[in-house]
Amino acid sequence: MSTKTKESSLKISKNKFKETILADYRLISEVRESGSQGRRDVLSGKGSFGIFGDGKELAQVAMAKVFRNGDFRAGYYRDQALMTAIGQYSPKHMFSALYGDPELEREPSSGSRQMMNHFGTRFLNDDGSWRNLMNQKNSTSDMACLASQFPRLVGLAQASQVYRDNPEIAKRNPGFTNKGNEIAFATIGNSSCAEGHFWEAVNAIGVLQVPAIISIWDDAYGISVSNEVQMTKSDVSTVLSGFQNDEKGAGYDIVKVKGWDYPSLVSAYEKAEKLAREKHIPSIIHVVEMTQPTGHSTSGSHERYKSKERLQWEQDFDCIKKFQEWIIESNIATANELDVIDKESIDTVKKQKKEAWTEYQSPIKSEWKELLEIFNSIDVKINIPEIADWIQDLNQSAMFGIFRRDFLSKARTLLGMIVNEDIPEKGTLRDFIKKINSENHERYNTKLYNNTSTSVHNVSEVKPTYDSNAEEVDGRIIIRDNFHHMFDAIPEAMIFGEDVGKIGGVNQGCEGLQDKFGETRVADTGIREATIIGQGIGLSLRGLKPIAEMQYLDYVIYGFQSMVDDISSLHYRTHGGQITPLIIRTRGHRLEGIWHSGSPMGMLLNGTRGMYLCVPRDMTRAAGFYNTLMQSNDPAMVIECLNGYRVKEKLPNNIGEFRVPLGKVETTKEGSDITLVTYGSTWRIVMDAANQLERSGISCEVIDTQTLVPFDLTHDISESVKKTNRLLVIDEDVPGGASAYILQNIIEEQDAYNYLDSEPQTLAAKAHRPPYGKDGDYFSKPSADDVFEKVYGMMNEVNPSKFPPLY
Ligand SMILES: Cc1ncc(C[n+]2csc(CCOP(=O)(O)OP(=O)(O)O)c2C)c(N)n1
Repeated sequence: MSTKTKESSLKISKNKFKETILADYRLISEVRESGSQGRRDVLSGKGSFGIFGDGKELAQVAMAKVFRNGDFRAGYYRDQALMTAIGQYSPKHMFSALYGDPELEREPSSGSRQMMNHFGTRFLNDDGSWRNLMNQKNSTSDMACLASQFPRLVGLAQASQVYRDNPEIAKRNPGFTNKGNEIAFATIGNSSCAEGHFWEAVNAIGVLQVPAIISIWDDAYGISVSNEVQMTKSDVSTVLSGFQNDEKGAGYDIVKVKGWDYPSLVSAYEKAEKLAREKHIPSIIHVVEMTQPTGHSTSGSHERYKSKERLQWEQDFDCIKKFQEWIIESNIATANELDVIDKESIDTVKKQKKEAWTEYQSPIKSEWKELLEIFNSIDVKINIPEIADWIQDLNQSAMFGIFRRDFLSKARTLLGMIVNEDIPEKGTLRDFIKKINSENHERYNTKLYNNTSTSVHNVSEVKPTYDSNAEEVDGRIIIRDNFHHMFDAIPEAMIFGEDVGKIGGVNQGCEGLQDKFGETRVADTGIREATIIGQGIGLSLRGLKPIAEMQYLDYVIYGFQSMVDDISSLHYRTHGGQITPLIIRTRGHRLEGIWHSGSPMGMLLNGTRGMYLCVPRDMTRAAGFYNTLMQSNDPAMVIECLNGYRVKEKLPNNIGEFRVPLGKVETTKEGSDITLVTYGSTWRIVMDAANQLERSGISCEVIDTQTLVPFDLTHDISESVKKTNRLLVIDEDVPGGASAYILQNIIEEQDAYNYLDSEPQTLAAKAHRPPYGKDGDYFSKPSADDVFEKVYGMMNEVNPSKFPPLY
């Protein structure tokens, strides 16, 4: 290829052309050098783990040329050159992350909550409001779980389509779009393409025809396992060829290009950009012949699994070497000029590395100095021989590199040793410990939830109100009418899932919605739970208000990975930099059969701390939660009662407006002998049992928790226990599932232990799945009879003469 062609493909003058090429060369050289200096830092113990982008740089620099403000990346840990080339990263950032510097100003992607080279840019201001994402190049926050960036890619790309097809919504959201021209760029390693998430997302994007550009960095291996084991025919684009656009229909433009061929890489990305930005046609760019010059990560050497021939080939086809050859052959620069750049890169990286280290260490060293003085002051008063050793050790560490835990742990040990001493220095030591703990609480333990003004806790409650002669309707009518009002009021509201569009949902909660609000906002999807959730994540990151519907709770597990790893950890892992205001709507608990009666609340609770979990007992409460959540930025799941759609409820006269607060329990029956705590479908059963128990002289107070996360923020349950002195938690999860969580909360967090006269108990379903049929249900899940007998048994223990044994 001649230089002329290359110049024209870059569409710039000769001087500018040279300048651009050498700037690209310098960037790559610096990225490579930071990788090798970073590797040495891990070997010497300054960092714990290193994973770098070496061997993948050239394609990334080509890609960066078409990455514009307002675009989004969903990628993985190899993208250092891309992130640097789009101006969001530097060698200094890399070192700050490698050392684990927790200060956001130096490690803005996560404040070192993430491992190094897990990238992300900031979407939110400190007050929780959105930044103008059109003025910056955006990267969603990476995850270590391979291919987990793919579900959200679907929504990131789809948002451009939503905005382009709905100019009035685009106009309302200038900080999120310019007429839907934005592209979602994804990157993935060749081996990760063996994951289901990859194929599901590729299919969904192909069906939706939305502007994604997927780059596959193919270095023939996934750690030690080669393409022969990873992929049919050892070649992902061969397998992907059925997705190629052709006369049979719309799919992708698929391009295979070599990772060391700069001009072809630049052309490939220019073409893909044009297709995506102008026509919303997605592309897959399979970048082959990439290398991994120093192996997968700092955890092991690639000489163990690559042949001598492969290692030699990797040296010969290293993208930097080939880039140099091309630059020299094309008379763009001489070998000497490139040498100079390489030498300068070493110096630049060294300088930034030093700055990163000094800035990371100096506040920690000052804290150590402060403690040293306290140690010395205690040492002169009390003879504790260990102090001298500690001081010596810690001084030595401080010369090299010191962690806060090193000295804080000693400080805490010392406090234990001098707790009985009457010296003022004890107070100074205590204050020091408290100060360090509180500062580090901010660094390491905050922002699991959003505490800014956009939090759901700032949405005020509006109670449902009723006409005196309010009609009794099927529960599903309340949900349906509420959605109609919501979609009228909130143009960004969207709902999608299996059978949601044309037929309005399997339980008719979305009846008529698509006819009224169109196929973009109310949509059927393929059967692909992981990417339905991913769609919601991506759309919500781009200013829309999606409700992602999982047809049944039992199938949420297909999308659970994204809920656990992405949604729930996002606000925490970005230190408040990103959030997904996504609502996951589903229905569950009791019906019939092994896969239509699931109530795996413990599983959800344990996996998804970081999002809210609403468990309404009826459709009025469910609608109220949707209305509340729509006003906030917080991600949540709402689980409607599968057996509640045909149960009659009074129709409120303020549909669309009433809001149920999260974290507030409702006492649905007052009583004095025992507190029964429950939620969801089990609530009706507990109420039935409570009424029956009343006839036997037992007065039950019934509390519906309404939400599991947050849980009873005002501790109303312990107030009830104060009165009744007895507690039974009832649900239909497995024993020790959500009931254990609830009990822990009431006993530990709310101190209800102090008010109990009887052992607190739980009544859950059997540990196995509920079998099919009415009897399967009766013999597996708690019935009103079971609740009656359990409560009666507890009262029998209290007063056997008044409540003789039943059996
Ligand atoms: C879901 C998941 N499985 C396994 C791993 C462990 N792991 C980390 S990197 C890696 C290999 C990835 O290879 P590839 O996709 O080709 O990307 P590369 O690192 O070669 O760029 C593996 C197996 C992981 N991080 N996530």
